[in-house]
Amino acid sequence: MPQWSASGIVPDDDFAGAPLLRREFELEPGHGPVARAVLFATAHGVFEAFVNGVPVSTDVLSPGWSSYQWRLRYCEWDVTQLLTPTSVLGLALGNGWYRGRLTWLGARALYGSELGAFAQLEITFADGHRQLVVTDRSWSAGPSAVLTNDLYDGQTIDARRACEDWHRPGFESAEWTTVHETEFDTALLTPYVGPPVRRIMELPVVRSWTSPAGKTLVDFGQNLVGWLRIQVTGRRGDQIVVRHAEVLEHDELGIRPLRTAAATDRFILSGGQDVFEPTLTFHGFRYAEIDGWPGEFDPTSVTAVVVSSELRRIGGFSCSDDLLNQLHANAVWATRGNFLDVPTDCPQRDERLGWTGDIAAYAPSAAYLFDVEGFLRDWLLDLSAEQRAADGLVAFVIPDALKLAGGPGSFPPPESTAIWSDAAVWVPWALWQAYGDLGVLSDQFDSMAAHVRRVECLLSPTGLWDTGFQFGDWLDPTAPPDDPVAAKADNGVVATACLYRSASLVAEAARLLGRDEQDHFDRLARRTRQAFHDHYVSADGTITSDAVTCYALAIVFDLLDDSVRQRAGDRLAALVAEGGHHIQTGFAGTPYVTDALTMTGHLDTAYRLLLQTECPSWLYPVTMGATTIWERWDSMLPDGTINPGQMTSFNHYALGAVIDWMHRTIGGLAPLEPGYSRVLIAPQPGGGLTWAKASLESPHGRLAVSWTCDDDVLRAIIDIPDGVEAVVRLPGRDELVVAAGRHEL
Ligand code: RAM
Repeated sequence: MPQWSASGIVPDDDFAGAPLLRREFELEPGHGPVARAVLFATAHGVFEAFVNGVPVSTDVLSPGWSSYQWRLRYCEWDVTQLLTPTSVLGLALGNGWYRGRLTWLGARALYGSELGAFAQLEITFADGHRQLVVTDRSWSAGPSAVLTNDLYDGQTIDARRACEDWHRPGFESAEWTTVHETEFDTALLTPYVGPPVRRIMELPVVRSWTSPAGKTLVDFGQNLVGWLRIQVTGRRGDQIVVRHAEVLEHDELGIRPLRTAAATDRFILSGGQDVFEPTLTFHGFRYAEIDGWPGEFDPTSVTAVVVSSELRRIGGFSCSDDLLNQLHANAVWATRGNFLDVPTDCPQRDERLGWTGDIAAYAPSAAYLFDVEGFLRDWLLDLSAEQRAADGLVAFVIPDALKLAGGPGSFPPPESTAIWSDAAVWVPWALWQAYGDLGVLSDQFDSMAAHVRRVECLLSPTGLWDTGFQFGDWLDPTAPPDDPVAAKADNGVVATACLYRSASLVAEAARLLGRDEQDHFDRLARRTRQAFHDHYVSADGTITSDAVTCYALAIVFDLLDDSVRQRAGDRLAALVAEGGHHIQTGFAGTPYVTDALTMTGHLDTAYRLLLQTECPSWLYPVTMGATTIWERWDSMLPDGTINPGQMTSFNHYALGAVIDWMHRTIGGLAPLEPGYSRVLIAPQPGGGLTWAKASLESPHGRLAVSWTCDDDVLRAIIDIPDGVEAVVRLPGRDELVVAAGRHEL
């Protein structure tokens, strides 16, 4: 980290919430050429940086969203190639998460009322001489072409006000003003642990048409997150209005699910050739309505720019069932869309918050699809920071915007809740399993332990976690649209099972780290397991509330003694069959139900559940044309209308958590040791699939399994990287251990 000499600066005029900042300077002469120049910069708000008119990087929405009270990340960019003897450093600011609208509670400016910047350019010359250019009172501020900007509501750009030269040497304008220095706590500054947010892809319009109401609509064929780039020429002062939506309803944009997020961009034409790209907002959409286009609409002038944290795709999967392949692709897109600096519930409505339960459920799936280690470790640092200030409580959302907005709305005051608060343990654990770096457990251990200790204080004298508010099996498919907590699964069963899992994992983490807390958490885990048995499990294997989710958790979290485990598995399979192989679980049970069936000898039932296409099921959305994972099993009802519930997003990853099972059980690729230093290759064909492939760029190299099943003969080709040992378990064959190389079996 550099020695900071810069001051925080704030423009004297706010310039409609999107001010520009500039500083012109001369390279100090007599020291030879510039050997290296590095820009360190951050903002209260979001910003883009330029040297001599050139963007210093392709990053957007920097410095992203962290728990700004404790951590403000700075960017570090090499700008050596951009400097000239007279140079200009320019910064363009926007409201972002810092001062824009956040939460569905109508809050804004949760972190501060002033936009500001903090930058330090460190120039090293050939002779070793150093020159610093820092934000201070010598900077000036001026207006941009942006008239409004908000992450939820969208952006207005007036091209008549665009200025080509503000970030180039020699620019002067009477409109520009001075800046003042502001209090800026450099102790909060910290480098990015995760990747930057970037434009990662572009998609063309696949169809455009006029709606019954006479609107011009475009379809990108994919629900995505980002914005449109538009090239247009028209009359000066004409305005194009772009509205975004994930779905159509009654042949028009279906915007009700966005709730109060306007998701509307407005572009005012200069009269010449304009290119508009609203980089101070983002939208979740597949469709857009484009109003006010001058003359005949030209779909080739409109491009969807996909924006996401830059994550490396590492895990692949495909099989002989195209619906399953689409489900998998939908999870990939749901991850892209919701891994925009913070792991969010959804990317489109007036929410887009780091809901802890969603990522607790989904982390293992995400960790296979993409390398999310840095991304989630960054977020976990915020989780720890928020938790330290809240007496061990893991907030519903991280960063905790709800606290700043005055509370969680209609939810009860925050207290630990199963799954959601368990993110403190389950997310680091998923990263440890996927990538094998113990560092995540040592960094997060205090947070993991503090969560479990807090829950320990909430237990009833029976040792059960059966009081207080729980989200529980959130969005159980039988819960009414307006009451998503009304699940069949008993909250005490769900919460106590989750406590057992968390206490066991913290005990295991303590053992791995050689910490003496191991005993304490082991004892707690044992007591919790006993209490669970005593109160919830009958001798015939029936578990309280006799709901699919209760069995799934009890089996997968290993809460059952051998004497009842099989019977519980049989009861689970019977319940799934009684339910016509429709899904019966919400956020709690969905990640585990197929595993619980597989582990108790009901692979066929797991496949029938996975391959169900009627509502509710994993594949029902696919049959309805979904291109991302939906928040609800029936976000779109079979008649094509949008679910009347307030919470109806079409891009929510949590219910996609079965993807992890698909990789391990259909693909047959699972870690035996964290980070895949030893792997289990155990495909379990079923469901009529005739072939499947899974591959993973693991920390040790590329792993791949591909199998075909013909006339009951299973042929598998397995690739194992150097230094990795694989245990291979194929149906009808003895287990064998193979070393690196290609194996055909
Ligand atoms: C909703 C979110 C999220 C869920 C919470 C409880 O508002 O979209 O998915 O975790 O509620």
